[in-house]
Amino acid sequence: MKEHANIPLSDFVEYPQEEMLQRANEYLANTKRRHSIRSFSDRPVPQDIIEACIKTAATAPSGANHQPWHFVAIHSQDVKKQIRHAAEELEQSFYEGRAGEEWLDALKPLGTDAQKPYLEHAPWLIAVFSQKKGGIQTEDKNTNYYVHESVGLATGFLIQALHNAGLATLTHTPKPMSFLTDICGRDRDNERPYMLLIAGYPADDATVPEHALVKKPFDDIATIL
Ligand code: IYR
Repeated sequence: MKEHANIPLSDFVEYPQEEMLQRANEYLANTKRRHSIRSFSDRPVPQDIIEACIKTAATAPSGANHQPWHFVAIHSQDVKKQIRHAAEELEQSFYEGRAGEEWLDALKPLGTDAQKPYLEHAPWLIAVFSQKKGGIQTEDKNTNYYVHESVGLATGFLIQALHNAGLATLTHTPKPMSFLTDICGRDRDNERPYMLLIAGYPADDATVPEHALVKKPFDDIATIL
């Protein structure tokens, strides 16, 4: 194969136009059923489902196709416990004042606090790391581009993939998150923790804050020119 070879696009699927709006609306309805939850069941979820969802995430577009991400999928009870303890310690100081009044006010409708039992109860935690240096080959050490955008896209793909597979998720971003680097044994110089996802079945008593269901009107979020 030539170094810069292009191959014909062979797997694009075109739908009849009358099906397209229906498909778009079905996808919308399905995505509207995705809610962040904070009460997870400990029902096990097979590893191969999580692996397939991570493979979906890794199809996201990325700067120069460098794929500047690494996913650590955690089901070890011991590692989940370490993450819960470290996160709760940080959240404690966050909720006790480090966040500041405005931030704490913004969080009130969500009803969150420093207790994060789901970090131990949910069957899977997925820590997403971004990489400063890399390349198409795993061993490359070139500059990565649009790292935040790329990893954000991959994380979005991952959330959708997990939802599509029938799993509930929560995004978690304790501040600072560097404890994840140590617990997950990642390279401190090249990688930064980007987000922690919790994935599993909702607990029977899982709730969604009413506040989270309020979405802005279309005219506020979009302009057609
Ligand atoms: N990381 C904290 C606080 C928190 C911050 C935002 I912005 C949220 O949307 C939700 C929570 C916590 O997880 O409690």
